[in-house]
Amino acid sequence: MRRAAARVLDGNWTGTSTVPSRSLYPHQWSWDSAFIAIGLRHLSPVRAQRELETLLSAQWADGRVPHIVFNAEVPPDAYFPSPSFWRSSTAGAPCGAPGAVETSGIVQPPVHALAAWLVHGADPDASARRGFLARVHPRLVAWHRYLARHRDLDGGGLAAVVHPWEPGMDNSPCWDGPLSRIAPADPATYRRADLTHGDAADRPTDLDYGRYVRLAAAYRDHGYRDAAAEHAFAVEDPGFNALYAAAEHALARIAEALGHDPGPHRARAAELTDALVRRLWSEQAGQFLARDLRAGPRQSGAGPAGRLVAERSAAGLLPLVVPGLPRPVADALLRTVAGEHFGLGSAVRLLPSYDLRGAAFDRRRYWRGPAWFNVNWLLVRGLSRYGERARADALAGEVLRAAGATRFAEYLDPYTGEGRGAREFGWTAALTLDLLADPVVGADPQRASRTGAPVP
Ligand code: 9WN
Repeated sequence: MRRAAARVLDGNWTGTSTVPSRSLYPHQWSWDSAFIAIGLRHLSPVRAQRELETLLSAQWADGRVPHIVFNAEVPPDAYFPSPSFWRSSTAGAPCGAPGAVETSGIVQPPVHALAAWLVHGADPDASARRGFLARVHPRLVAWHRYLARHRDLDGGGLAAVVHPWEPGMDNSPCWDGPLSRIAPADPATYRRADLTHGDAADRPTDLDYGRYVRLAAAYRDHGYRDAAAEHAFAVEDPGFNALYAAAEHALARIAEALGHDPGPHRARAAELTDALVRRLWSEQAGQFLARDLRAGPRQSGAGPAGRLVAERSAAGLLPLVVPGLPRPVADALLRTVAGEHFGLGSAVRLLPSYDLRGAAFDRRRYWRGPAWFNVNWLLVRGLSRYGERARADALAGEVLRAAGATRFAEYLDPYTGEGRGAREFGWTAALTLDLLADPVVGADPQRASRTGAPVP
């Protein structure tokens, strides 16, 4: 397994970073690179550092880390939307988009500080000699500052996503309501490249794609300025914000290792955790729900804008990766993971991306049911964090089995385990390596070991 996973990562390596898939996604993607670096550190800590530094070198002056960094050597029609759609170096200039490389203008979940910390831990001496943490720390701080300054659209302490591609779970049924208010772009104005490589029954529909295009074009036409853009789609996603809080804890560790004061990062992480619970927790659902900031007028008084979206996605369970959740909240999440909506350990072996009983459940289509490896890797960590080590270990075993059986598929049918989407997928191979190294906690060597104390 280790050799096969390493071969995938070698095959997807471009010399400076790793593509998620040679066919479907031939550029560098933001959260993919973070997960890939977490696995790469077991093969080559220096290559893992390079992965993250290549991504961060495309950071915009306003701090945003773009969701795609385009490889100029790949033909323009290999992926849509291509550089000529985003036009980052010109349209993004007011926000400080780099001139030397083309990128998208939206973001993905901020897993990077966590990845940087884990990569450092793989060989702390070599990392210190190369000055890795000292170089990435200011960039990671600027990234988190962008989210705090420009994406807290309701002023309530969480970051909002402004496009369904930003939370990384593109066509989750959670976006159906918010997206229904968006008029799709004219299909004659663009050509989908994904259908050349993927099965249409697995991918988002044309209608959803038209809406994605419309939203991205509107953001671009406002120069990617958050204050100027209308942001017709604005959602607080529990997965995105949970990863943000976990990354803020990692930033505290990084600051400490560099001899800086970790206090502000710890305080920020606590604020984010508090805001997650305050704004997105649903006692009734027993999980976190997304908040659609554009749903209806603000209720009277000082409460949060919009409404919670009555759809259960796996994103609502990801706060289990965040330290310091109130115990009753963590306990309810642990029950929901195994309950009728997600069925982990009974109906299914890997956590599905969406409610097994939801009206929109589709076992094939992308983020509307299939199980994804990064989500399950995060859940392994979350179960372990909240004391469920046996369940974490069992899930890690299932993830490894599924990765091997599907040739490192992008995602799989949660009922049959049949692989879907791309094969030889980057983060599937990388997270396999990570689980092989330490099945229970995904090896945070500074803080825990397979038999050690729970991760704080
Ligand atoms: C759009 C690269 C990315 C992942 C996302 C996944 C998919 C892109 C697409 O592929 O999104 O960003 O074209 O569908 O949904 O999570 O980062 O692997």
